[in-house]
Amino acid sequence: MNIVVATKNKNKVLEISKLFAPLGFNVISQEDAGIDVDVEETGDTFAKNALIKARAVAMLCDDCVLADDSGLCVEALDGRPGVYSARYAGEGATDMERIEKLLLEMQDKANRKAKFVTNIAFIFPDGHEILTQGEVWGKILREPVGNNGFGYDPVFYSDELEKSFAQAEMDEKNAISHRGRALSALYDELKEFIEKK
Ligand code: ITT
Repeated sequence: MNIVVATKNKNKVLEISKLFAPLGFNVISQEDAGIDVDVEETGDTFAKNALIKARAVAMLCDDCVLADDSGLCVEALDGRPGVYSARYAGEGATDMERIEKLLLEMQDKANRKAKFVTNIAFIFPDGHEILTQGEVWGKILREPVGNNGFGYDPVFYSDELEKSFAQAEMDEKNAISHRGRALSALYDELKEFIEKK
């Protein structure tokens, strides 16, 4: 059975493929499925945005569809940038511009606690929907550290890894990350579903 991943991010497709191939799923990108939609993420929660993306692609194919929505929630900023993490410094801004804006907003804050959150929506060809969530806690550093990863990784110090996400190897990060955890919860649900059949 195919899983179409509703994203333009090839790394996400690769990570999901590694995990779900052993369950017998063939994981393909939206582009490989010939689906070209740019979905506006208009929801005010990660779950709503994941569902908006997954449903838009599910309408255009007969396969299973997976979509995720992620972001960084900072305690001292009342949970911002949250669902606006990608657009935090405006459309078309770079990772470094987003990081600079965050460090500026955080310069006087003593409470550095933050979490990355991912919500995943999975839709079966019959329309049945599964939603899973994953999160990981850490602290916002005062300056970027490390060269790996992407997005806010250089300023996110992971409490569990005891280093920044940008200092972690990819497998090390994926094992405890928000996305890794949401995917692992989905894996458990799909495994159960397959075993029941
Ligand atoms: P798609 O919707 O095409 O999948 P996206 O760029 O919108 O891709 P996400 O919704 O997963 O990606 O993430 C939104 C933003 O949150 C993203 O642009 C990053 O700035 C940040 N982010 C998400 N996961 C992250 C991670 O693991 N490390 C660092 N930053 C992350």
